[in-house]
Amino acid sequence: SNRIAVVPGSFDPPTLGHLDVIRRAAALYDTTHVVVVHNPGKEAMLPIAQRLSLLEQSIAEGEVGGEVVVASWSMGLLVDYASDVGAGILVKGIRSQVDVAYETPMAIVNRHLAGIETVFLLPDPAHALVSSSLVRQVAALGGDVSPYVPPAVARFLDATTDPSVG
Ligand code: COD
Repeated sequence: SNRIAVVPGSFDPPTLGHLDVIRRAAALYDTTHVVVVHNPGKEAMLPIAQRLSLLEQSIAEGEVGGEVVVASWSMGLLVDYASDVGAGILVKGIRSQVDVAYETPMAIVNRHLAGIETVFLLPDPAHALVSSSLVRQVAALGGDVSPYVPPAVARFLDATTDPSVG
């Protein structure tokens, strides 16, 4: 069914850009699965369980409408998760030409592998320059991350990052 969508990401940590994409996907589809995918190409800041918890809090506090399921996936192809839950659509956010270049081959492979379409959403200009890597850098240097992340993530990072350590 095309009424079920998957919004995948590393979400390390979740940002306001992610929450915007999740909110808009949830408005487009009946059921939206937000899936934390382990990306072996990136060194992680937060354990998967922590990212799941922060996503759940951010979605609840952000009053995202519709049916939203938060899950993680590390058992292989993302399209296998999508097929398992009956999703026909992957939703990705496109911030720049870099995202287009990264996402295009994956979208083609995912359609060939499983007949799953990828829908690209353009960012809200207010959050277009926000990325998890930017937030990780600001947090590591003791800066204020609250303009870039949902309140639950800001509270968590404020409580756990100490600029005098590391
Ligand atoms: N505004 C709008 N969108 C945004 C913003 C923003 N400010 N910030 C991030 N996004 C989008 C990203 O473009 C992306 O679509 C999504 O939000 C998640 O972003 P990240 O940075 O958390 O996640 P990535 O890019 O590290 O995650 C990439 C995936 C793990 C989703 C990707 O690698 C993937 O689909 N993997 C599938 C693995 C697989 O099955 N491979 C085989 C087939 S190719």
